[in-house]
Amino acid sequence: MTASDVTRTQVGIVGAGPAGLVLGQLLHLQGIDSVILEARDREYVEGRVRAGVLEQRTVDLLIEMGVGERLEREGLVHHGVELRFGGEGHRIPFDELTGGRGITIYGQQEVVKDLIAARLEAGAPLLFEVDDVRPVGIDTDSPALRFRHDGQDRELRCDVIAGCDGFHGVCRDAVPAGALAFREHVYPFGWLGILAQVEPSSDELIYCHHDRGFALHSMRSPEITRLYLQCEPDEDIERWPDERIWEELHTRFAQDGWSLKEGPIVEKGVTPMRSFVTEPMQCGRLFMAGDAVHIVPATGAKGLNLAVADVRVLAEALVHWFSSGDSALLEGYSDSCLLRVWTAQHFAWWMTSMFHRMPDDRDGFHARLQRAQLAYVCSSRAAATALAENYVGLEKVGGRLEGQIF
Ligand code: FAS
Ligand code: PHB
Repeated sequence: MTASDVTRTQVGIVGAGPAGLVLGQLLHLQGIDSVILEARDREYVEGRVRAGVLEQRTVDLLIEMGVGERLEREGLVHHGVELRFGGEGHRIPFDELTGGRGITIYGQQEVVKDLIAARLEAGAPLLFEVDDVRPVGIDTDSPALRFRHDGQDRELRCDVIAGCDGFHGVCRDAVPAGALAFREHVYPFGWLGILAQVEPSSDELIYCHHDRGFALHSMRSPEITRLYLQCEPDEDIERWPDERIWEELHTRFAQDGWSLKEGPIVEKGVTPMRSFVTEPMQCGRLFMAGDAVHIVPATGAKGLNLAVADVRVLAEALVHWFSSGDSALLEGYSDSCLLRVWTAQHFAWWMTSMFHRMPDDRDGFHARLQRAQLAYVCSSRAAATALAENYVGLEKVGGRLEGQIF
């Protein structure tokens, strides 16, 4: 029986991003059947440039799930980050401030490639290029996913549906009006991001505050640098020829004795900045995770990590339900996730507010506040520790350790 013949499964998963693929792998390891439906083709999903920072807990889980071999070989482990303002850099030593913890730089598309390879190798169903996915019967005990594949109308009956289809997916909209509440803050700026074929200009990430706007120096490998510039939310990328991008990056990162290396730009794009949370993250037999229910501004590097943390909780609740019939953990899924989601939202909002030029800051009041806060964070061990422990990923949220079986 091939993936396209399956008509019944335990968990129907919509979306082959980090959330859907990690959930599929966790369930597979516990002997629970699932089918993943993905709208795009494999090449597109594996080529999509997004996040690059993995928290310690995310790395540990990927290794535990048996998809960490390449991550351990190629991931870049960092034990600190530089905060640059007023033309000076200040290092925040994660390891010293968090008992040895750090982050790993490993592209989201590499994580996705590793998970897809593991799923196909295990022969677990993953359908690419599905169209017109519609969750039905989510308020009954026999929901289903209707969709088109290979020109055929199909129906996949399941016990539960996992909505892992990102911000622009269909699952959130399948919930009856009024059943969900949306909390949102849209920032008056965006990020212009590039991938450049040149060795990184620093061993660690640099978050840079500048009067002309925020800038971020990150990387993907010893040969590939990832850089971001604060820009208008609706910035037209056509107005940014490569020379202009480099010129602006040099200006914002300027520091005596330090220079930014240039190289061919192989990818560039503009990403809007918003904070968005859906409450609750479930309705009936539909359970949503990741960008389908929350978006964080990328300044906190939390998006991918939040998606993985959600499905870790969801997998635990599903395993418990399928093995015992007890739905308590499933009913508590949203509540146990939302505390962590809001904690990450606060951190990402705080980092975003501290580093970005506010368009309406005509007399420089906000810029002065930001500089004072940055100086405090870099001179107070307590404040630096707060940043470090949030950045590497909180082990406990609200005093509770998450995810017992994974
Ligand atoms: P994804 O959006 O990753 O996955 C959802 C999947 O569902 C996609 O494969 C999509 O094709 C599929 N899908 C959608 N609709 C469907 C339908 N109707 N039927 C079937 N499949 C459907 N985070 C950072 O920390 N750092 C960054 O630099 C960063 N950059 C980002 C840049 C962009 C442009 C975006 C959008 C996000 C970025 N993020 C970044 C956040 C990002 O990492 C997300 O948090 C992460 O991808 C969330 O993973 P998922 O929830 O799995 O959603
Ligand atoms: C990235 O490497 O893409 C990256 C790093 C840190 C962020 C956001 C993006 O805060």
